[in-house]
Amino acid sequence: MHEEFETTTVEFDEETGVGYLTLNRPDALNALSAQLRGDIVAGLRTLNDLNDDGIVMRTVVIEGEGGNFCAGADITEFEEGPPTTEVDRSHYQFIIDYPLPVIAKIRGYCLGGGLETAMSCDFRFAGEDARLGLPEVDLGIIPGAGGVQFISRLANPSVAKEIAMTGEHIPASRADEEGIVNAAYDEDELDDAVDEFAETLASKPPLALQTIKQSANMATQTGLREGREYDRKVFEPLLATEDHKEGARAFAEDDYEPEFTGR
Ligand code: CO8
Repeated sequence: MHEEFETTTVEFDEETGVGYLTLNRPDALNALSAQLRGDIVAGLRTLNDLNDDGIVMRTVVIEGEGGNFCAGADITEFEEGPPTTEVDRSHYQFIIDYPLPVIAKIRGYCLGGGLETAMSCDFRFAGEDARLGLPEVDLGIIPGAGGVQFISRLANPSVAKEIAMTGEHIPASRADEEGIVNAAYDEDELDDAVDEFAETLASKPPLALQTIKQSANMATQTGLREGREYDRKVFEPLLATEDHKEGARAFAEDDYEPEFTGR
């Protein structure tokens, strides 16, 4: 099975029971436009609906086309209005609540909303050249989809603050050390390692996997919804600041260093 949406592609391997969803805006480093956010949900829904047709789809791998996972929210769309941060309506929550295990296969940049997307998944595997980070601070905002909440649960909270406050892009090896990814692999080993892991999951009883996912979410995410709602409330006023406009302008014009004033 192969189906194309405007900015995602889904495939299903009937032999293994593994579905693949590819983010497909390589020219913009798979930045999360409104279209892409919608197509992620549409693609995942299409894969899960296969189960209603008597086909057993057991796990999904999300990856990015063109050598990058995702460089975050589409900054060029910010002027039209910020992306929704409402917890229940986002592709992030859709992945968290998805009834099957979801694996992020990370190559290249995995930044901002891209890292939040990966952290919404149940597992993250990275190629050694991947660079992960939360650069929102340089736009004068915070990761509005719960990035600080997610990363504080995966890594040591002080490391989480370091990553979110510096906006630094960390290499896959450090993300592995800090627990932000499950494992990092040589680039030429990543595909096989992820396929092997996905096929292991696909060989397990789907209902047990689904229940373990719900149980693990219950264990680790009690309070996450509240935390993300809190982030949403404190995120929105930052969008109106001069510093946010300055950071976004400097990114767009790309010929000067932004100067932040605290307003
Ligand atoms: N949005 C839109 N376009 C992007 C983005 C982005 N996030 N990232 C890259 N692009 C585009 C570039 O504009 C460029 O387009 P063009 O070729 O038309 O000029 C193309 O992708 C290639 O990018 P670069 O030329 O910049 O490539 P480099 O290799 O020089 O740099 C970087 C790669 C370092 C990744 C650089 O592109 C960069 O810094 N990108 C921005 C990263 C960033 O700040 N991400 C965070 C965005 S904010 C966010 O994710 C969360 C906001 C809150 C959301 C709440 C949701 C619920």
